[in-house]
Amino acid sequence: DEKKFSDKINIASTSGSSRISHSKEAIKASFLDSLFYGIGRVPALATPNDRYTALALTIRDRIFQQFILTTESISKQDARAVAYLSAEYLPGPHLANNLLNLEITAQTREAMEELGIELDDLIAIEEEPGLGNGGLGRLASCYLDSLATLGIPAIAYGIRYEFGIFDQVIKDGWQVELTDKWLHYGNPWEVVRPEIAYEVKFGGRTEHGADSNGKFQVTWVPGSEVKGTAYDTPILGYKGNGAVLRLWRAEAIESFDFAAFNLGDYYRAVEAKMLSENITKVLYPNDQAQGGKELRLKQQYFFVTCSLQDIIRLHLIQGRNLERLHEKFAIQLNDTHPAIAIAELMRLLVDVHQLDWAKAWHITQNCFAYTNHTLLPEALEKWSIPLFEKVLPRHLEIIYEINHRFLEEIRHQHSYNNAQIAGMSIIDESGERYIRMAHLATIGSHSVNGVSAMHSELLKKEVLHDFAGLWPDKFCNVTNGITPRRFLYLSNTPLAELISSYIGNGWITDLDQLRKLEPYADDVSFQNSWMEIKLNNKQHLAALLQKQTGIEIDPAMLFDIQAKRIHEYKRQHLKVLHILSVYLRLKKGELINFSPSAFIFAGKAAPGYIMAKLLIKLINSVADLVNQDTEVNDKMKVVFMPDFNVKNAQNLYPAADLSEQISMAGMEASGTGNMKFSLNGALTIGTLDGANVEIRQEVGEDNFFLFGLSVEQVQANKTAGYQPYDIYQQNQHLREVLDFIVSGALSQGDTQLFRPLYENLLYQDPFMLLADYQSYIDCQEQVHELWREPKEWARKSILNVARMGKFSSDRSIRDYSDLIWKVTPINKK
Ligand code: GL7
Repeated sequence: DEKKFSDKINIASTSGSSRISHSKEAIKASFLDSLFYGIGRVPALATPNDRYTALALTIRDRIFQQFILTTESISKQDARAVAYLSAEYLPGPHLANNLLNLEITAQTREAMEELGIELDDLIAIEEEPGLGNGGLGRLASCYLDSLATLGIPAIAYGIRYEFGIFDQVIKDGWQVELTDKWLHYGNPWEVVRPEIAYEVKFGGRTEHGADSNGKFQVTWVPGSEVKGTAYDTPILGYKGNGAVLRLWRAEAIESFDFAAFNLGDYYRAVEAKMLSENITKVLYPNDQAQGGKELRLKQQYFFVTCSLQDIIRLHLIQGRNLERLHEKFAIQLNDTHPAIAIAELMRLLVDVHQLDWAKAWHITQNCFAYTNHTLLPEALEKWSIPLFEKVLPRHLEIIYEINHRFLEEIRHQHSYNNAQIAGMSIIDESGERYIRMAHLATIGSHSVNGVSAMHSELLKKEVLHDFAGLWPDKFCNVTNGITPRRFLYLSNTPLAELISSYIGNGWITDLDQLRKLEPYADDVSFQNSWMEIKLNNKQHLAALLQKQTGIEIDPAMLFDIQAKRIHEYKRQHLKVLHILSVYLRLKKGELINFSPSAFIFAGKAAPGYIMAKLLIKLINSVADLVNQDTEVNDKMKVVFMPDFNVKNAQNLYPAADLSEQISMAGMEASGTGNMKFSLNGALTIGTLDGANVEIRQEVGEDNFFLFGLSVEQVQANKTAGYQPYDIYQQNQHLREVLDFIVSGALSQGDTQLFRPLYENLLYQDPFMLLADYQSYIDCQEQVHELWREPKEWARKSILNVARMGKFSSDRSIRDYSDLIWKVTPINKK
């Protein structure tokens, strides 16, 4: 009898069991238990992966120990909880991070040593879950880390893609995509919950009529159904609390196609099962562009309905009233990918749970808040009505109803005119009809935020201008942040330890304490230790790059790094123009004072983004030329690090001297790599874009290399009719650099290969590289001037770190908690 069982167990005393203590001996014993009884292996036959798995299970036990204590406190305190809905997560490798959060790295290392195993070897073989494309997915994981660390009740929902983001290899200078293999050898961190599963309907039609009691009722008669099953990964915060990452996997429902089965059509019955599982097969690898693909819509709806059904179950299980759902749950929409949740919650409340529309709408608006992550037009999700209707016929009706009521309101209560109404409608009727997901998210939420001060302003000025006029109080800003646990303590442990030895370790959970480093910025012995650690990190990266690419770089060089998705707006080609300008000047015997530099790139291109892939080829072609040219290659090297992911990123940030944040102003919503570099002591060269603006404010103008047009100047330039060709003609040096790209020198005489890029810059240049070129080149000269003053450089590097407190994801999560969610941490006894 369940009741008796739970009465008999005292969680606090049970979970304190000596078998899962944190001592070296206990870890050793659990490791062997896991190896023998968890996976049935004898040491002689255990492969490296078996050893890794046994250790992961050992650590997982200890995570669950913390985790059930958190869960127990949450349910006792009946605290308001956050449900974070995101189509992407990039957690990074779990093992080392979990050891750090449990504070058991040292004893685990010793325990393994005594068994003849190198802990670092096990850490190295972990395949990370690449369940996201870039910044947006990694942000969700940083937020989950902070939610757990702060002890805010939270559950993060997403999709368990069988194939995450592709692995990138470089062949002949080109990007080649290989399928991701994160589940290849199993995943010891997750627990499948076969009983937490929900049915998901697609297609079919709706029936409107009275039910048996005469009440008006809409019934959705689906064309197909699948089941979503929960896979839970416990996410441990620093020192204790836990949150859960609950990912849904699509499976066939048992009764899939009995008709076919009974007819003896075994093949068709199994085929249905295969098709069901397709939904969570693969992550769409596009960063900031949506293709309007039916499967993508299905993925979105699939994970949204599973998550909402789960939230409602969790709410009702404790005997609560559904009408108070919004008092219990704050649901955050990470971009518009989960925005269909607005219509789905209305459907669940009205059609399934029989609430009246007004009540349901009140609950919905008070549950949801929406974060916008981009202004790029191609990234603003819209679904064509015929496609949408085919997949979600009932939701289309609900959206029409939401829209109708909204438009009535603005027409009659606010006297908007027809043009304004058409502009604000959820339905875009300017041509082929589309559903604008950002409008649905804005109308159905009580809060809308951007991800940096500048982005939030532009959001109100441009994309959601009329909504900001209508509901000024709905809009706010929450500047992005990063977790200092993974991105300083874990990935740059020597620097973290140096910092702690001077100012204590309070900074790990209170990043503002880094300010205490300021007095040491001028301290020569501190500077020396600081730069020595940087040099060690650079040696480590150089060794890794040599292994990955065969290219040798001297760790004494200035490490100038641009690591992020490859995108024209991020302007990797501006960096290339700079490199070529250095190259050509060195060849002419100019730039005698140039400090030897290693130019390092990393980043994936969307497989269908031709220009971005050509950019990768260009970078590698420049690398080939430069690295083999003995006239210059003691002064400069160019390397493209393949397969940028969390694991590789953790080796890049600690080794950077210079961080490249050079997008055209107004394009990068925030950026978070900019924060990771700076937190590891790199100086930034950047434009006034996204969070760069705030980073510069915090670290001080003197400690930031600023160049380029401001947003206002970009806009003025556009209005005036920007003519890149004029700049090309006027700037002789720039002309030489650009012409060099199509000279054939980079492409075995082929003058056509890079022509598309060249012509795009000369005649369109949508991201104004040419306008910013000279300013960038001049700014790089300042960088080199400073590099020749190592003490000054060290001082600025220290000040950068000391002033990064604001960019902790703990601060971001506190902002969300206070401004939007109205949640508070649980008290843990
Ligand atoms: C992004 C933004 O481009 C990036 O600037 C931001 O830091 C990140 C997290 O807020 O979100 N928006 C987006 O669609 N992707 C991003 O990385 C893919």
